[in-house]
Formats: sequence, C-alpha cells, structure tokens
Amino acid sequence: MTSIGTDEGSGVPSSGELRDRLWRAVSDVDETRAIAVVRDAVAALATGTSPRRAAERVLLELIAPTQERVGAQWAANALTIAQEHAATAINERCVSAVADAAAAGAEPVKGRVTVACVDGEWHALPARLVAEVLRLRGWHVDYLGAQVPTGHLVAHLHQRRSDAVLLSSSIPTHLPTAHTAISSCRTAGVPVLAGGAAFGPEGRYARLMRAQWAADAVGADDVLTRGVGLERPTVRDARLVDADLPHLDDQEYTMVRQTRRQPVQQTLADVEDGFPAMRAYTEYQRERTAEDIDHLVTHLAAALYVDDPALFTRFITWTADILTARHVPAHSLLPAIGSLRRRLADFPRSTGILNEARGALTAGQHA
Ligand code: B12
Repeated sequence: MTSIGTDEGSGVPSSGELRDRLWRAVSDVDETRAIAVVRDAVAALATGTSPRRAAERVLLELIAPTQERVGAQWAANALTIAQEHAATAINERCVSAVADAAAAGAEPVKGRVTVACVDGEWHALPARLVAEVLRLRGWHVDYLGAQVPTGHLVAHLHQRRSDAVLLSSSIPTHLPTAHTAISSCRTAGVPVLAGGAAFGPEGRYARLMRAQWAADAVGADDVLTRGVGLERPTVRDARLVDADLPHLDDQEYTMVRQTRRQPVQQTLADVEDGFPAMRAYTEYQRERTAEDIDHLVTHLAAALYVDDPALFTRFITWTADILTARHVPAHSLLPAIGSLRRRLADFPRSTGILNEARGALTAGQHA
C-alpha cells in the first residue's frame, strides 16, 4: 500500500507529518484539533484523487496506525489506561468525521453485508474501520458494533438478507464463541468472513472454523467482490462445531474451561507460597493477581481449543513485555506456569502448551 501524503512542494503534508499532527492532538486529548487534522487530510488528499479514496486513505493510513500507536504506548507504560481510553474515543470521533465527509454521493451498489464483533468482544473500532471502508467501496453495510449475542446476530441476518457476515475479534479467548457464531451463521445460510488479531497469523484459526479470512478492510472488499469461498452454505454444509475440531474429543479444553475457578484458586495459593511478600497484598492487589491468573487459564483453554501451543506462547511473551515495561520481572510468571503444570499433569496437551511457553520465557530475552 502506498503511504499517505506526497512529496514536498505538492502542498500535501507528508505521511509522517500528518501522523505526528494526529498523534499530538490525540495524546493531548484535544478532540477538536484531532478532527481538524483528519478533515484537513481528507481535503488535501482529495485534490489528487476521489473524496472516497481520500477518506479511505485517511482511515487506514492515518487513523488506524495512530490507534496502533496508542496500543503500543500503553503497552510500553507510556500512556495510562485513562489516556488510552480518551485517545480511543477521539479516534472513534475521527472515524465518524471522515466517514461523514465522504458520505454524500454514490448509492451502494455491490451488495449487503453485516459487520459485527463476536459476543464478549469490546474492540469495536477495528470492525468500524472495516465497515466504513466497505461503505466507501460501495457496499451496503449494517454495522452492529461490539459484543453481539450470536442469536441476535443470526436473527438480524435473516431479517436483512445479508449476502455475508463479517465477524471481528481481537482477543483469542473469544475464539470458542467466534466458532459458535461462525457455525450458527453458516447454518443460517450466510457465509462468514472473519478478521482481527484473535484469528491468529494469516487467519489460521478462521480457516479451522470454516470461515473465510482477510487481513484488513481492503482484503475484505477483494474477497467479497470475488466471492471465492463465500458461496452460500447449504443445509448439507451444516454440522456441529466439534466436527471441525476432532482434538476436542480428549475433553481437555472442556475440563480446563469449565473447572477454571479451581486451577485459578490453586495457582493463586501456590504463587503465594512461592512469594511470601504476596501475603502483605491488599485485597485489591490479590484480586488483580487472581485476574492475571484467570487470563493465563483462559488463554491456555483457547490454545487447547484450537490445538496451537503458539497461541499461549504469544500471550505469555506479550504479558512478559507488559510486566517488564512496569518493572516487574518477566520470570515472576514462572511460578504460576509451574503451578499450572503440576495441577494439570494428567493433561498431555496442556502440559505440552505450558512447557513450550516456559521454554520461550526462559530462553528468550524475557527470562
Ligand atoms: C482500544 C483498545 C481497547 C478498547 C476498545 C474500545 C473500542 N471501541 O474498540 C478497550 C478499552 C475497551 C479495550 C479492552 C480490552 N483490551 Co484492548 N486494546 C485496544 C487497542 C489499544 C487498540 C485496538 C484497535 O483499535 N486497534 C487498531 C486497529 C486498526 O487494528 P486491528 O485490531 O489490527 O484491526 C485491523 C485488522 O486486524 C483488520 N480487522 C479487524 N477486524 C476485522 C474483521 C474483518 C471481518 C476483517 C476482514 C478484518 C478485520 O482490519 C483492521 C483495520 O485495518 C489494542 C492494541 C492494538 N495494537 O491493537 C488493545 C488490545 C487489543 N487490548 C488488549 C487487552 C488485553 C484488552 C483487555 C483484556 C484489557 C483488560 N484487562 O480488561 C480488554 C478486553 C475487553 C474485551 N472483552 O474485549 C490486548 C490484547 C492482547 C491479547 N491477549 O491478545 C491489546 C493488543 C493491547 C496491547 N497493546 O497489548 N481495549
């Protein structure tokens, strides 16, 4: 993809300059200035291309990277959670401003699609970006936003006769729910195009769940336009989700997921034994630690669900980076992993996943 902005002398600020301007406005929590930056960018770019193309470039090459920078700065402990929330709210306003600026003109011609986040998924901005780009490219889009209960999604598809549903998920712990949603939509005769970070590198988990996948909004338009792999599923295609994932027969996922309170409590007790300093923790600190261990167990369950140890290893190394940026040594994760290994010693796939994560933690720069 070419980069936003053009050479010096053309009157259009460079991509770096535009991104810096938006970043400064967003990190100063200056909504008015941020909206002015994106509107000016659309106007400047529209001199060399159509207003719709200009708007698309501002969405994907200016606002999306700014939002990614928000995430990176939060992860590096350079933004507080409140600043991250404010920045996200401003970027959402910027998306609306750009979409409104380009809304006038052509009617949708390509077909009707529904864009939604899977149930439990709060990350609506990525789905919103996809929805707006598809509108700009001539699709009629029903955008349903964050955490859409599967039953209501299916009812909507029936009512609106969508040609396809685009499902977004950012967090891999939502994969089992995503799988149910994909299967339900397909059973209702509507093909599914999935996207977002939850579906793994190159969308490997989407394909496991019999959904098509695209990396981004432009890829989504391409897949929808070509229609390959998006044929309407028939009654003969319907099957139970377990049939997609034969490894679930060993019941490890079900055991870890359904009894997760038990390993969380046991691991908390083990970690406390290993870290006597924890006994002085306030109730609030204990609750946060229990929450962290719960995240470990739910990511372990997600890795069991898709039978991919790399899912858990990515989560552990990500957590290690977050801790390191907050001056907590990454090796403080080892007692929790060790405790889970002992508690789940009878589960071979869990043991393998935990061993691989432990290896990555001790071998890499996270040790
Ligand atoms: C903003 C944000 C939030 C906001 C979301 C608000 C909103 N309205 O969206 C709030 C505060 C609610 C939030 C909550 C949480 N978050 Co958060 N969040 C982010 C953040 C900073 C930005 C997300 C974003 O908009 N990215 C920008 C877009 C442009 O990028 P994108 O997601 O890759 O999307 C593109 C493609 O993936 C693709 N795409 C996306 N969807 C689809 C769908 C289809 C069909 C297609 C074809 C393509 C496609 O196209 C998009 C546009 O190009 C990310 C960090 C990051 N780098 O993304 C963390 C992040 C996703 N969050 C994270 C976490 C951990 C959480 C919480 C669990 C935190 C907590 N402890 O409570 C909760 C989970 C809530 C839940 N149940 O879902 C982690 C996830 C780590 C992991 N385990 O995978 C991240 C990565 C933070 C980090 N830097 O480490 N979060």
